[in-house]
Amino acid sequence: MRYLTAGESHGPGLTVIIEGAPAGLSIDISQINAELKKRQSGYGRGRRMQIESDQVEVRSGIRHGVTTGAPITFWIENKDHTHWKHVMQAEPIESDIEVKRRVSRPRPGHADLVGGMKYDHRDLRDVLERSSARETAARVAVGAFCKQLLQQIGVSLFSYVKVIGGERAESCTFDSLQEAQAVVDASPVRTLDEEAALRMMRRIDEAKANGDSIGGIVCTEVHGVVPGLGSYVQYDRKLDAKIAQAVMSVNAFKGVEFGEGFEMAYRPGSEVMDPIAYGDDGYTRLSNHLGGFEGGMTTGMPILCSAVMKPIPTLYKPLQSVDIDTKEAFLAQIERSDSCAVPAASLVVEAVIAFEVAKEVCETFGHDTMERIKHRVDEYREELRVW
Ligand code: EPS
Repeated sequence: MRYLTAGESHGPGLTVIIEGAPAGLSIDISQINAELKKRQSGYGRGRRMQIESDQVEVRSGIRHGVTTGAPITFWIENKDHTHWKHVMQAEPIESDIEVKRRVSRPRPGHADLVGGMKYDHRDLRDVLERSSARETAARVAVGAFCKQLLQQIGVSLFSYVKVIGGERAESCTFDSLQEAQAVVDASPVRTLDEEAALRMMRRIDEAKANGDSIGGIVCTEVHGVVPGLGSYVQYDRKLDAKIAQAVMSVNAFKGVEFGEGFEMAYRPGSEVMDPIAYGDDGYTRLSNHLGGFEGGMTTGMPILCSAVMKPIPTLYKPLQSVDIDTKEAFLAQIERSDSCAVPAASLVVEAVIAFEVAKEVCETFGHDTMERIKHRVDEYREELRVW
């Protein structure tokens, strides 16, 4: 299974094509739209999100709510495009800088300057339109699709925010995943710790008032995975490595860890490895410090993946930059932006992980029909229960 996205931030919309998904998978489009809506919300989002109301339109691959096995196309309209028609039109236009809203002062931390140098774009809008995090709407649609595939084999995902602007959420325990999900969905910053949420929102307010931006740490958990997804036999078959690559591909992400991750540098091995036990359900672990992976393979414990997002590079109080025409020092161009997109990003990270796990499931258990995948997963679980 693979996917490709296309589309610019202020173009007509986003297209995503998913290829290799099994036939016979029932898809609830309203669940995909619900995920898109969640991605649009979150404390710290800018004015753009008041313009958009993201929804997928299915253009291929699904008939009467069921996948056919053919490539699936989702289309998400950019409502803001009506204000940008001339700026983004495909046909040639008289070289009118006003109409093109040309960008010549790159924002430090964004793709603007290097993208311009690489593709010889003298109008940096040709870079920023595609490097924009608008594209993550398409990835959330793919993830929401994959979550429905995974649900069929008893795998569920859950994500939340751990840190925003230095304010850390305490770890909280809940009776069920559903309960934890409800708390996160009700939180403006998608965190489990309501007290920390207030401190996080204060930091976002301060950043906004100062024309600044803040980042944070998000965590995704994957529950119900079978042991043995991924493989140790070749470097590019390790599933934790594939997930790390996918997470690092989300705009503004700078680091990924599994389980206790970077903390392991401060602990002896006896406090990091997860002791093995055997019970009615076969092998299990007495802890999950390693975050569900050994040798690049799932252990059967929940996958725990945390990742850090840098503050958004577009600043209302801009940093020094250089005008690419005159080479003189200027303050970077101000573009409308969010002061914090960490809550939204937690859903994007969850989505890209959902895709990697679903893809691995299909690679391990077959791509053709959902029924066969389910059957093989059940057989495999039974085999491992008594192994
Ligand atoms: C973004 C800048 C802002 C964000 C955008 C990402 O867009 P605009 O330039 O239109 O104000 O709103 O995020 C989205 C549009 C989205 O859907 O998340 C950027 O420069 O990356």
